[in-house]
Amino acid sequence: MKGTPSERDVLIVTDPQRDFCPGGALAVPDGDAVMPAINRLARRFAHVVLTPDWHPAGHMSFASAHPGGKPFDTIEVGYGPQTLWPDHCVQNTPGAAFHPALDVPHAELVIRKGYHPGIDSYSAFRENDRKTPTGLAGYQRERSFARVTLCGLATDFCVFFSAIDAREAGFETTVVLEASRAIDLDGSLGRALAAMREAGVELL
Ligand code: VGL
Ligand code: ZN
Repeated sequence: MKGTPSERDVLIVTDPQRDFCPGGALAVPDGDAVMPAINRLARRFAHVVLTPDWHPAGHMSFASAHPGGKPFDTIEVGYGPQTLWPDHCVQNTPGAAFHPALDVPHAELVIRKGYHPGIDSYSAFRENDRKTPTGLAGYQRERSFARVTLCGLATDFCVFFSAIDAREAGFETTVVLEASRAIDLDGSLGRALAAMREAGVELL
């Protein structure tokens, strides 16, 4: 995002939820440290969207839903490889709530993802089958938001897949690393940063 955010800019804050922070079910190291940075960043934007992870109990991305499945294993599903996670961000549970330090009262849209029982969704634009849209790209086009700035949790999953899809949908895309933190599973952060640069995502 070059210069001051304008009416064409939207800030997308991914997964600023308790379960992704220390003490939560799928804690990202230092995850809670992003909240003050997100709050500061959000104050500069007229338009902000929050995209929480929002899974039904027994979701297919949960290791507990697969006999013998262990968190952080990878399995093959209909749409390809899928990492298994601890149960997290279950709809209407305390872990799925926004982190109490998140302070973005002017957010205009909350778009939930991961609610289909049989499909995971890292990206805020498209689910992990790479086909099912969330509706966010259409919302942005209708609102004339041509430039997207992304931050939140986790840099190497939700933020990463959202950034790639934002580029593919034709939006100018920036990721603010200072307001994001990574899970970094087997080098996933390094791969994500390289792929984002390759796709023309600006990394700040
Ligand atoms: C995410 C793991 C599981 C993410 C969501 O959005 O980064 N990561 N569910
Ligand atoms: Zn999830």
